[in-house]
Amino acid sequence: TEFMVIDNMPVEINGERNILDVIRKAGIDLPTFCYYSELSVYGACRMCVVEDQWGSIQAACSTPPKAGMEIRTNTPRLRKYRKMILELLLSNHCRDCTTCEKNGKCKLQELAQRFGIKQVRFHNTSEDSELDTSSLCIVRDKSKCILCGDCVRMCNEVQNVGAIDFAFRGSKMCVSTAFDEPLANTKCVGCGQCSVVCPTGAIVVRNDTAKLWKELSDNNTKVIVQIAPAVRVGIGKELGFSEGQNVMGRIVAALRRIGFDEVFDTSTGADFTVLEEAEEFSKRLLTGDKLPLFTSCCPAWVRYAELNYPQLLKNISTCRSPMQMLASILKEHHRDDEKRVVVVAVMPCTAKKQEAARDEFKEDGVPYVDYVITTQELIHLIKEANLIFSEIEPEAVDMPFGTTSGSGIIFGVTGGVTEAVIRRLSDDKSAFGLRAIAFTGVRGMQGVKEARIDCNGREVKIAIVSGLKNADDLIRSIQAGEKQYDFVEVMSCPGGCIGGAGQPVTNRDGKYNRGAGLYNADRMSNIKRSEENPIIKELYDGMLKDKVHKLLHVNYLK
Ligand code: HC1
Ligand code: SF4
Repeated sequence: TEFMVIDNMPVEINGERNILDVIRKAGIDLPTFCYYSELSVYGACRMCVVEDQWGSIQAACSTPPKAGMEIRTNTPRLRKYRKMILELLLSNHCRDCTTCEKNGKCKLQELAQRFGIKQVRFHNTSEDSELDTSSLCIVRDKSKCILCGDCVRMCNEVQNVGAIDFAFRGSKMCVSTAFDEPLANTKCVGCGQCSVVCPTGAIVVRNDTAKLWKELSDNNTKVIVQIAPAVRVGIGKELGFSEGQNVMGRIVAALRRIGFDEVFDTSTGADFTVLEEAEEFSKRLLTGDKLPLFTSCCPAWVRYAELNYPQLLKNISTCRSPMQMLASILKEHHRDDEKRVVVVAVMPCTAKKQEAARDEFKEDGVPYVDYVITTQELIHLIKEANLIFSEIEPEAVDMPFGTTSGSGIIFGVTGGVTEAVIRRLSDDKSAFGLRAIAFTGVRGMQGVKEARIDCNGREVKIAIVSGLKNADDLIRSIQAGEKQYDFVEVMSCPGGCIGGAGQPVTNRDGKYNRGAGLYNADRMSNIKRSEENPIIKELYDGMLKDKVHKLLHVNYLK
């Protein structure tokens, strides 16, 4: 084995691309603003500088490891250098930390504290710049940008959108949209992944909780809430549980304490999606028309297709997303209520805010989903209500829409929608058959997966992608005739909704644990298949009898 020496300790080199990764393996959390293992190396922030045995200074993120190399990470010179960088950054950075959306989660704040910055020797040159609040999903504040470029690389490299980039040079350099247009006028799809990697408050998720408190305190309004699959495994870590632990019961109880009148599970909506999408897919398989069928539950993906591949819109399922299906059912059910009824959705997703505002999802100008708040905003609500989450006793969701299946729950992880649809379509209804589906290639955190299944004696080819760059590459290979599929699941966020930008930020292991949390919930469900959820039959025989099209489908082609 090869090794290098870090602070007088031998450390093994095992395929790491740079010495930063080797150093971290040695239990040293070298600071950096601009290094993410899933993005290209930019090497601009210089916080990860180290000294070699000859005293020369280099950035650890852009230096490959070599056997015999000797590195020091914490010399007086390096400490001074890092403090200087921090002071320079702070000298033209807004310092209103207490009122910043990122307060407590800001990397700049954390490192200023870690390195004991008590005063900034340089004159404050920060200028007030206008917030860009044009997007329904995220808010940009240029005055808080430290030019690490993480958002730019995320938007370009992982999401293939390129809505933001560096503009100008020298002291005027900033991150901007083309021609400095408001973000809403660009190709931004609202995925929010830029906010996940932004180390400061320069890009944050839009916070809609203030409006919600008003609704909650209005006695003439009934406030109904639905909780997305991924939220139950994404929220716990910040509230005293382990990453990926399913705390659905506590979320339900907390929402009731906060003042919501009825609480439901978006997984119930997902069961309707499975039935409708499976039927749509069977029909298309018979006619061979409009294949591959692309899934439609991810709103950032739908937006991406509208902007970049309008000719593919006919291939996208006409199914409303589970959030919209459940909301449409809830609004229909409460049609004659005396009180005004408001539907709120708690989502792991920023793009759902945009989906809720689409004209397709309004009736007489009133949206089916009135408010979307993210998992992070729900944490704010819980804290603002002074609740001690870990001490709340778990409760069940309300009836009559309170039954879910395991299939609906796994929607929140990449491959989950596909697995749920396969369960519906598969002829083998045995417990063994159900378990075997998990081994067809649908599970796992990879950005691109393939599966083949037998359906009515025909081999069906499936692709599952997460991350829009992966989706784009796949579409190109289909168009070039190199690949052929019948069914394609697309989720914009790497890992699926569990990695949504509305969730507390986590790493690869965290996403794995969240996925495992959803698969556990499925294993513990006594109803595994969507069609076995009793509410399905009840509603198809009742409310949905002649309203399937009106309440469960959408036409993006208009
Ligand atoms: Fe998702 Fe979906 S799985 S899109 O990732 O189809 O957001 O969790 O709620 O609508 O069910 C998100 C999650 C969510 C929808 C469902
Ligand atoms: Fe790019 Fe997504 Fe951020 Fe929009 S929300 S700028 S698409 S990363």
